[in-house]
Amino acid sequence: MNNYRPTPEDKFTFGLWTVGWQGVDVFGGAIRPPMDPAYAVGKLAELGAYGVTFHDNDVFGFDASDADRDKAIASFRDAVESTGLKVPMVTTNLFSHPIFKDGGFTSNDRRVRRFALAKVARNIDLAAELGASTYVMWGGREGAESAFAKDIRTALDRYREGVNVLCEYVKERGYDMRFALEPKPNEPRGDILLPTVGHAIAFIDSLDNPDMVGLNPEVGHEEMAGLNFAAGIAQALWHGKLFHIDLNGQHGPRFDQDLRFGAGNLRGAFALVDLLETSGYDGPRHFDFKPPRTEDEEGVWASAAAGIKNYLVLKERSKAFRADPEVRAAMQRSGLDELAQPTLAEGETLATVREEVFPIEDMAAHGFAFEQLDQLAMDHLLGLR
Ligand SMILES: [Mn+2]
Repeated sequence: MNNYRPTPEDKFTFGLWTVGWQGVDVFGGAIRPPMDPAYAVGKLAELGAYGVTFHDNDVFGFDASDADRDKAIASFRDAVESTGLKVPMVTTNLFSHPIFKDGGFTSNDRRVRRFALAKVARNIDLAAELGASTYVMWGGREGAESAFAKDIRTALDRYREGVNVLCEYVKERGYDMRFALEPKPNEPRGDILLPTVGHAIAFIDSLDNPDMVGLNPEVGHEEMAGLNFAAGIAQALWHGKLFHIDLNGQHGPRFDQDLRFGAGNLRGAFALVDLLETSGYDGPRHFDFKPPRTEDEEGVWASAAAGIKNYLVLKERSKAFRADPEVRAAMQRSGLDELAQPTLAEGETLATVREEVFPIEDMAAHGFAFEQLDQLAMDHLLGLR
């Protein structure tokens, strides 16, 4: 029996804020003590993680003096170096401090927007020092509760300005780094700018350096909007925009649950792993979850280990599914090969099909056998094949 032990090639990474989450929510305070970043790095290495990621203020406080900041970074860096963990991605906290209550890049207060750019730039320098090649932007506070409080078109001008300025900065410094926007429909703001994968892809097209900017989609965020995550990821891949990914679990449209990967929509998780593993995506498999408030530290590590295990189990199931001759035959019958053929053959024009005589009755009676194919997928997911 496979013990589902991860290897560095699996590229499993964790945010410091995930296992370090103290359980503060809208209705209650901390239920777990703070976790030292260096300690978290050591424990994640034991679990078989490939890397660790962080917001600036996961490592040092917002108000930290330069000396305290240096000390905290040194401790984190020692832990990363001694465990051999990578730091593939870094991000900025532009949401916790009271100054960010109306956002960072799109706050109506211009002073806040200027401060936010400076805060990100300083952390980009740190990210580059630590070897990160992806810089995530989750604009959780970029939004509004009232239609009259925020002119969305003007706010998007400022969002674009912020991303453009930071792209120029990265180019100027010669950093080997790309940005990944993380869409979310709502929470903490009533409505957030760039709410879904599709909105963000369209926004990227309007930037000065669109090649430097892609996406960091999160399972739960798309599912909160009632969307099919794997389908959104497929489109992001199609556009060449899947720069990073946040894996977690969610039970449909409701508050952001951040469950461990595999919890919530299991069929969706299977489709996602199957897609990632067959698409050539070679970026990190990054877990962004919150161990529930009911858990003590033992539960935190159980939750983290389970996310890895669930991914590896689904990867194994996907391989078996793809290798099954009955599945291949079912795919053939369902017309997947035919979809890969261009609708017009070489040399044909619209005039060709306008003259064609179609067997309308046959076409109307044709069954696609998608149910047989889908049940084969289900059988593999359930371990029946
Ligand atoms: Mn989330």
